[in-house]
Amino acid sequence: MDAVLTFLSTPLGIALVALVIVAIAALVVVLLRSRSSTPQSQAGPVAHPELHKQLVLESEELGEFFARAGPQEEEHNDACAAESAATESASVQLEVPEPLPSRLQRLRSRLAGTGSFGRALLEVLARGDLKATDWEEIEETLLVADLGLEASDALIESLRSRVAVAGTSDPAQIRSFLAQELLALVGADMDRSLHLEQQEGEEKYPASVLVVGVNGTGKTTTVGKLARVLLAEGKSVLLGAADTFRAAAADQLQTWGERVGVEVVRSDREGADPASVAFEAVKEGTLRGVDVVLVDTAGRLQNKSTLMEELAKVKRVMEKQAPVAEVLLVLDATTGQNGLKQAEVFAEAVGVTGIVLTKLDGSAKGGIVVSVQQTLGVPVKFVGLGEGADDLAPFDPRGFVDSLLRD
Ligand SMILES: Nc1nc2c(ncn2[C@@H]2O[C@H](COP(=O)(O)OP(=O)(O)OP(=O)(O)O)[C@@H](O)[C@H]2O)c(=O)[nH]1
Ligand SMILES: [Mg+2]
Repeated sequence: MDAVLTFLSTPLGIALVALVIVAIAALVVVLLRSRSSTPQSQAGPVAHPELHKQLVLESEELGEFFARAGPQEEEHNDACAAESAATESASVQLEVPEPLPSRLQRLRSRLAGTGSFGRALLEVLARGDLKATDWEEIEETLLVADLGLEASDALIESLRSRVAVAGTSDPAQIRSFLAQELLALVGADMDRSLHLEQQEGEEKYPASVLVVGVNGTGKTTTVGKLARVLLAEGKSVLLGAADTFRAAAADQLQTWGERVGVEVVRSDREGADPASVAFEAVKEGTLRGVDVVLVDTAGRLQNKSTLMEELAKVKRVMEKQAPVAEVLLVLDATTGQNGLKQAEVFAEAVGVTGIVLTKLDGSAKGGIVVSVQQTLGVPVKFVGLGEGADDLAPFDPRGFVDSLLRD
């Protein structure tokens, strides 16, 4: 022992002790660092370094949430299970989207806001025994409501001949003819469902939906609302923020996603290639096994042709994995005939499969439903009826015509 102490008091012994202390300290630092980095990598492995994904919830948690919120939710006969589910849901503070049937009822009255043209028509029809000037007035009302010249002429012609054949001047009967003719124009039998069958290939791909439209029409809002519609139907969803033109666009989308626990694939970089973000969104959706990937896009670029080229590229690149299930064109109902011109350009560039008509709550131009369908030959699938998160509903032609002609 004495010999050891004597050795340690020599310069060589002191140097050896110092070396041992430094080695122990280094070991402790390395251990601490490796502990603190492990949870990060577990929480959000970034599969593609150029993309930054906001992981709001882990997939398993999302699966549980969908199972609870979905339509096939089983009766909660186990009180404890129900209580713990509620606690869990409250802890992540997710909103539960409104089911579709109650939405339609709630929003129907807003459609009546579009009914001013219906009411104007009824006023003329109530005169009975209609004269040439009355028919001119009817035509003008239809044109002002953006029904379009062709559709207005067709409607007047068949209404006039039905009135003549029936030899009636009864306003109630003429009104019922008008309702039938309007319904025929709107298209009661068009297939308005979203075709969201998953694609089977080497892997099972999610159904992808590309959302396009000019700036300010309500694309991002519609993507957010549509995610809620799909959740209410028990589907799992991933969002792709392919509007890289504005930095705030991805944040806006992310806010929509966070409210309901839906994740967003986005790029950290403003001006990143939107096609690569869309590609990664589909890829990530496939890895996660989600049902639907909704891709938001920019509405404004340097010029129109650049935008169209970019959107066509986004679609092409997405389709390297699987065909795009739906291309939804978002149109602002208040823009009237201008919207139709836009619609044609988009349809040519990306092959639109369905229309979402937004801001129908603030528009007296409900006739756009008919003219846009006739112009593009594709159905209006959804209508936006307000700024609320669940103010988007599947388009229902009968409800629409009823609302137009409500007193
Ligand atoms: N009243 C009403 N407002 C709506 C509706 N849909 C969208 N909006 C509003 O329209 C505005 C524009 O919506 P956005 O979703 O940001 O439009 P956007 O097409 O993504 O716009 P850009 O990204 O700039 O191209 C927002 O204030 C929305 O709240 C609707 O159905 N009714
Ligand atoms: Mg947007």
